[in-house]
Amino acid sequence: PPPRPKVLMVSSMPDWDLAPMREVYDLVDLPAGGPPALAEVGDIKALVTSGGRGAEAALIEALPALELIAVYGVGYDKVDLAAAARHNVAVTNTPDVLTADVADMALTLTLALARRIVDGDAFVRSGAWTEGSMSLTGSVSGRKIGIVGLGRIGEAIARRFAGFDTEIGYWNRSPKTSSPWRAFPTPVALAAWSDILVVAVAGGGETAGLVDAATIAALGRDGLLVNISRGTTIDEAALIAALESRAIAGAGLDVFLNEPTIDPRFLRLANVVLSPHQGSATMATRQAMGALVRANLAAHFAGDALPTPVLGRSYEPSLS
Ligand code: 8YV
Repeated sequence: PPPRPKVLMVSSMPDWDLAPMREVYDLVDLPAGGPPALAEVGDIKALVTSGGRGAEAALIEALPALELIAVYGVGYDKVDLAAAARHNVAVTNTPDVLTADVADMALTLTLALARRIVDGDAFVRSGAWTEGSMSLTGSVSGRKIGIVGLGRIGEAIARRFAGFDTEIGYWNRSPKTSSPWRAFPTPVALAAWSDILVVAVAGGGETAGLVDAATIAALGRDGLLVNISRGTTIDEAALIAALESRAIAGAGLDVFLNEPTIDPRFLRLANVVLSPHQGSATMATRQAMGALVRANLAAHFAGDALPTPVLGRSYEPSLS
């Protein structure tokens, strides 16, 4: 039989994916020495990576036989697309299957933050309730919700908030003429209008620090900020300063700049709800994401069209 194609597991996947993959591929773990140690492995045809890890140019360049980067996640901001294109490497991701759960996480963080669910749990467990009631909290229904980035996930977040009788506004890089929600020209204008600002824009260089100090300040003392996108989309230093000085009321965060070793100042803040990048981390969604990664690998090695391409391969000789 022909040798099984070698697939480099840059990030791991659950056993329910690894077991069927081992039947068709020779799965190789990323050597401890990183990209330089890959020369000894040889002829790796595909790699699987997470949204958070991606694939940098040095990794892509260390794999001369590479044909496919399959991202186990929707965000490909950490994949060097220019390097992939240069080396004629296709890139796939897992859109759509995680949209609902990530949108649910945005609502969950918003409600937990406004209604102080984590504080309430601690209040009950500590016995403090027997001494008196917990203080009053903010609310979500009827508030103005601003969504930064009205892509698939942002749109799903808007639809969910519509069920809470909220007013919904958004900022998107390109106007969404078909959208029923109110468009704002800049993130800062959106923040000035919003009671709660939810960040759902894709990560990467173009959106780094998009929610900047001025945008955070514009939210105001009663404002809440929720992020389910990437740590990079918010100026994290400005966010921590605003939370410490109570320039905004609080933040609900599923993503951070340095995951999992997040800035320790977050841990000392009472006005945050912290989540360990769990947006897509439900059993059902991770199964669907894994199935999509496997479908992309299978299509590639069968020479079929990729189910969810981000970047295709050109089989023509390059003109440049
Ligand atoms: C995952 C993500 O946590 O889809 C994304 O972009 O960040 C998440 O779904 C990750 O890619 C899975 O390891």
